Amino acid sequence: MTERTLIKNLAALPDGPVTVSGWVETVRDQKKVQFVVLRDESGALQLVNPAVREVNPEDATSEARLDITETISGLSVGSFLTVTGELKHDERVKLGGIEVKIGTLDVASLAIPETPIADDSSVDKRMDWRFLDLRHPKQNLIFRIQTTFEHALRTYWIDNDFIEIHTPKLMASASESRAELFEVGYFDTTAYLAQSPQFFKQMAQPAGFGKVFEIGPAFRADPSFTSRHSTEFTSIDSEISWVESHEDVMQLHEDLMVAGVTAVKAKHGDEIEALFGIALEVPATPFPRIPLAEAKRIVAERGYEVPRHDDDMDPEGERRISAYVKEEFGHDFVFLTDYASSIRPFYHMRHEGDTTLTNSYDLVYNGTEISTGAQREHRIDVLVAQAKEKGLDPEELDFYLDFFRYGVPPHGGFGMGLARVIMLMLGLPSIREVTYLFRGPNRLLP
Ligand code: AMO
Repeated sequence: MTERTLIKNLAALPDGPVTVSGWVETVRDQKKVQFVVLRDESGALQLVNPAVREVNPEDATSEARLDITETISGLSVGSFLTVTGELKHDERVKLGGIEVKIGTLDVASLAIPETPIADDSSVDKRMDWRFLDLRHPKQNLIFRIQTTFEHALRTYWIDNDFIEIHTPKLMASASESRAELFEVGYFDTTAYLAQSPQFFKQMAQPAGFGKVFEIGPAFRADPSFTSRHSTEFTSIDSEISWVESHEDVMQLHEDLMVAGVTAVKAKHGDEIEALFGIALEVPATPFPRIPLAEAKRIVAERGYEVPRHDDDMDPEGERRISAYVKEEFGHDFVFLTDYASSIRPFYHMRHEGDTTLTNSYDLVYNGTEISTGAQREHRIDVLVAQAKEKGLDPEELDFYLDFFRYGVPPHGGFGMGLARVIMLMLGLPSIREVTYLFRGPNRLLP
């Protein structure tokens, strides 16, 4: 393993010998001196080489220097290399006030000189060359932010005695809606890719696990080409026992969001401001809560009628209610609560006195839904009745219904799309920008 110093750590070192590795960002090949900007996952550095164009018999080092000079003249942008040399602090160097004078240069891999993408390439073109696109410092930051966000959630869960589960992604039946199911051949039968860990995270409740979480893939055969849908996404799920209503789930959810944003701001706040121009704010709790019907009234009063073909909020309505919440409460998050049972799955618990409404919510962040949560119906007779009412065949759901026949605590939880959270945190236009490798109706490669 090459002993290398990350470029970001060089500034704190005294002048002297160092080894750095990375890829070539630019080469300036002048007659007497050559400059190479080298980038690694942590930053960029100027390398300098006093060029030697022919062997000087009186200078024993000139042959090695000529070798380095010729190697640099042949270097293409994108090539990966390791350099050992002398670190020197020099205020005149624009790039961080340091440079490394090359002592030895070892090319690990030369790049084809023509770079297939540029900064202004379309998103689709960039996705074709995602590994090159990801070399950009903004992209690198996105995935460090994602790492920090997930770590903060995990820390919260672990500190609060949650158990981590990994539910199977091969299923015998649907967990949400048939329309969005991917079928896969499974020996002499058909399996489906899980749209959500819904049924199996609920199983942890009668299993006596108390509080669980999962971060894992979910699949939706959703032929939409919006900026917030993909056919495969990372779903963040949590499910807890002994809730009295969806209010308990919302409290867990907002605590998790605060933990996540706090950690991201502490670790990356300055870089986010520099690269994305966003001053990240840690949200105050409690987040505003607005019943869906009231939210629709509010946006209507402000000049936008949500289309009536279903009882849901549409994307424009989400933007409008977020704008209202920002103005009124200075908040980036809002829970829309008490969705109509007509547009919620059979497993959502309904209101005690009004079965047209559910104990459920959507969490909207900077204008877009990032999550759905609810108290679940745990009374078997009610659950079966609700499944039938939604046109589901209780026999097909029997394995799930069994979870409720042998004792189960009242419970609730939520599912949240990781990419949506990061996209909205950074004000980016599409989840393609924050998904390592996007999957959509037209994209299975790379
Ligand atoms: P829902 O279907 O609303 O609820 O999904 C929850 C969250 O997952 C994300 N999401 C998606 N992200 C990218 N592309 C998609 N095609 C996509 N579909 C969903 C969104 C969404 O808010 N079982 C319930 C959750 C629960 O009640 O616990 C469920 O899956 O951010």
